[in-house]
Amino acid sequence: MSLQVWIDGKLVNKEDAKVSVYDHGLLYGDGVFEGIRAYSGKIFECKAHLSRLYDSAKAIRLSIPYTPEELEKVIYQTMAANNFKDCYCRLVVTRGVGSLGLDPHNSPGPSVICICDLIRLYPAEMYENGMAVITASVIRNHPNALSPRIKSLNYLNNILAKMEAIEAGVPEAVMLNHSGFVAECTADNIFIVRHGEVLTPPASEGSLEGITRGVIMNLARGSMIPMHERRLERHDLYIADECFLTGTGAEVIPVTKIDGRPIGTGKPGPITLKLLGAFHKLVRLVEQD
Ligand code: PXG
Repeated sequence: MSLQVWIDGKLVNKEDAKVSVYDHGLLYGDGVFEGIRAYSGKIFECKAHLSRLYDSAKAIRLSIPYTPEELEKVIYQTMAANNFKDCYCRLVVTRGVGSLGLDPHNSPGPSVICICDLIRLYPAEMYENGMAVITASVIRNHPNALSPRIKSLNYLNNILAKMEAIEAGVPEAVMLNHSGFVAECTADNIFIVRHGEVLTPPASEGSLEGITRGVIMNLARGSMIPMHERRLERHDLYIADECFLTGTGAEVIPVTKIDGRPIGTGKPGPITLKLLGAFHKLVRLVEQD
């Protein structure tokens, strides 16, 4: 049976899961989304993801025609229709079908889509030995243009940075903000360890308030590891003892090389491995619920 996708209240075959060429999500990137994981049949950090989705929608003046409780049911319904227990769930809310002009007012209303599918992780070898990244020439959006805290359908600068990484032979790129400080990667938040402290840039430096980031910050504090949000320069990356990335897709992945420079010993560090272990334990606990 074909994969089932939920669109505006109906489950349809993947091949029939189509949006109009007049949809403002397609025409203008006018919409918001969430990437969520389910472990052993339970949506991970469901409330936090839905809360971010509604905040993103509010920030772009888009009203989601369902309650968060209804959308939670939609995700479970789409998972069940596909017999998924461990999967990746993508919620997309577009401004909906409109005319060929920017004004969204004559749209009959937003479109809501839920896709549940499997997601490709980085190769297992990179979780053990660490990943190499570069810093990209493309910067994160200026917060006064479009706040990077909005998970909008416009990922163009992140895509350009990702292409830069792939062309440099690495899977991910660190993006700086308009002032040259570290923001985040193209779909992951970044952490470093320096002198026993875990540091990550605050969202005000141009990053998404990642849900995995929040989970890792809590795990660090719970393990009595000093953890601070701090503005970081590219220099701080180069002299870090350890570095790792967090995200729904990547989960927690060590970084051992940045712009060709080895980080710390060039191997995943002890605090990174401790937090990675704590994250896996948490996810397994979710599995046992
Ligand atoms: N920064 C950006 C720009 C992101 O898009 C994160 C950080 C990590 O946030 P979470 O809440 O996931 O910890 C993201 C997440 C995909 C994909 O399809 C993208 C994300 C997550 C999952 C899959 O490429 N973005």
